[in-house]
This record gives sequence, C-alpha cells and structure tokens, in this order.
Amino acid sequence: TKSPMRVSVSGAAGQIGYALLFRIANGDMLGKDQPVILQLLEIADEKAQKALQGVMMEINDCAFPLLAGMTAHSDPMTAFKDIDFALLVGARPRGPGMERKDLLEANAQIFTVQGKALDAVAKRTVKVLVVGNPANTNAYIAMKSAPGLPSKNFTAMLRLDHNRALSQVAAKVNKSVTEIEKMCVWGNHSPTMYADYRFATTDGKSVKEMINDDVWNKDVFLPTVGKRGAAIIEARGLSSAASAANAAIDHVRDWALGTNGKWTTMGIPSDGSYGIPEGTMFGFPVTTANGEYQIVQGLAIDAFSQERINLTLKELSEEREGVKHLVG
Ligand code: NAX
Repeated sequence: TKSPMRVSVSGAAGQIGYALLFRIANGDMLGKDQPVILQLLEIADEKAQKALQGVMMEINDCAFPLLAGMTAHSDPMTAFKDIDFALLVGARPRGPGMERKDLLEANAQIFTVQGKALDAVAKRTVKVLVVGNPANTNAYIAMKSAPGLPSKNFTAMLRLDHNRALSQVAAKVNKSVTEIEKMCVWGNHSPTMYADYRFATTDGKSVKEMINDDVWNKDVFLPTVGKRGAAIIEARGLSSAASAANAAIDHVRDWALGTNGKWTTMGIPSDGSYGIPEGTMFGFPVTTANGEYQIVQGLAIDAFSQERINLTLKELSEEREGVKHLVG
C-alpha cells in the first residue's frame, strides 16, 4: 500500500471546507488507493475552532478507509508541516463598508503569512491551490512570500469557471460534458475572465462552427459564465460551495494524476506565453502529466480574444499594484 500524503486545507470549517474535506478523505482527489492525512487550518477564534471540531467528528463518523490521520490547527506553521498539498480556501470575505482595497490588503496579509509558513515547513514538492478570493492575487502573494519553493508550485483556481463554461457549451450543442474537449478560460477568477470555446471540439467537429453565433458568445455565454457566482448567491442566498469544492478536487486531481493529453484550465504563474508578463498568476489552457502542467502553445488569438485577455490582465495588474508595498 502507498504511504499517506499530507493534505492541508485552510478555512476548513467554512462552507467550501464542508463540501471538500469528505471528498478528499474519500479518495476523490488523489485516488482510491492513496491514503491521506488531513491537517486542517482555521482561525484561532473559539467559534471557528469549535466548528472545526464538529466537522472532524463527522469525518471520523464516516470511517473513511483512506483517512490515515487528521489534526486541527490555528497556526500555519504546524498546519503546513511536511505537507504534499495545500488547498488554501480560507480568506477574508468583504465585510460591510469594506473597500476593494481593504479586502486586497486583509487578504495580502493572510497570504503573506501562509506563503512564509509554506516556505518554512512544507515539502519542497508541495502543490498549492489557492481558492480564497481574490484567488489569483492571493496565490501570487503566497508565491512571492515563499522564495525557497519553486514558483510553479503555486496555482489559483480557475477550474470552477472552466467547468461552468463546459456545462453551458455542452447544453448549447446538446452534448454531454465528456464529449467536449479543448475548452479553456483565460485570466483572472472574476467576471473579467475570458471563457474561450474557439478551439473546442466534439467528435472532432468545431464547437464554434456548430454554435456559429458570435452574439450568443458575447451577450449570453460570457456574461452567464462571468456572473454565475452572483447568480448562485441570488438564488441560494449563499455563495457557491459544493461546485467550488468539486472544482478544487478536479484541479488538484488533474495536476497530480494527469489529463492524458486533454486540456484543462489552471491559474498559474505565466512564463511569458501569449504576451502575459512573467509571474502573473493567470488562467491558461494546460495539459498535465507526471505532476507537472504545461501551457498549450501556439493558439491563434483573434482581435476579440485579445481585447478580452487585455481586459482581464489589466484587472490583475491593478490588483498586483495594490499589494505591491506588501510583497516587495
Ligand atoms: P466561508 O466564509 O464559509 O469559510 C471561510 C472559512 O475560512 C471560515 O471558516 C474562516 O474562519 C476561515 N478563514 C478565514 N481566514 C482564515 C485564515 N487566515 N486561515 C485559516 N482559515 C481562515 O467561505 P467559503 O464559502 O467556504 O469560501 C471560501 C473562499 O473561497 C472565499 O474567499 C470565496 O470568495 C472563495 N471562492 C472562490 C472560488 C473560486 O473559484 N476561486 C469560488 C467559490 C468561492 O466564492
């Protein structure tokens, strides 16, 4: 049998945590033959720690065969000790009267501390996924705060946007999601992201040609995917949780276990591809193999796509500018 992998999840008592932990312990993320040890991080607040104890009681009550251990933490220095994976879900939500700038700063502080802790105590091969918003910029800050770890180990979650786009397109062309290949999303996890089905195929046929409707793309598809988070809050009274947890599972599973040549989307530090400045935490089409991702190269970027990519890049550059004094 395999030796256990250590997985840390922050924000473990939150709503995404509640939809995520059971699936990790069940083997959905790293495989049905891979034991896991959960190292759960929450804020020191008494209520949060108590809620975390409750979640852990329920996890124990599942008697998961793959769960080889579980601990609760309020300090990232112990939560991240020797970990193979970090799913950084906990973040500071926007409170009443809080400006975007305050939100960026509060989160920059959290992700500076957590980046330093990863640098100090995590395995050198640790794979980090940032879910907590603003996800791309938080991932960028964690990466910059961990100079001793390879930058490529830090990623941000664009997979929920990717899956949302996939589901919309599959419905539009009357196919199942498994029949659609080569979907991707460029840029920031925010309404500015650019979901792009120009390269998508089904049964070898072009999805773009099947849809053949640029107005639908611009006026229906892109706004539907971009504003999906808000639509869910409006309908459910709570933000996306199970779908976000599912996307996190998909992201880490594909990164760790490979996509067999299929495309997916990950927020990763740019290597300069497609004119995106090096280091920018940006959603790209990737394939993965042997625990490494690779950007799909050589895609044609038409004028409309370039405009959309520039827009989401501009937003990310502004976020980055806003936290510059904290990261150096
Ligand atoms: P909740 O408020 O339910 O849970 C967040 C939990 O994180 C809380 O229990 C809180 O105590 C904890 N926390 C806060 N700061 C922490 C810190 N410094 N260390 C450890 N734990 C900390 O939020 P939830 O609905 O679970 O969402 C979590 C985050 O995911 C939010 O930032 C949210 O905006 C973001 N999302 C990101 C998505 C993406 O696609 N990238 C989609 C879904 C989601 O909106």
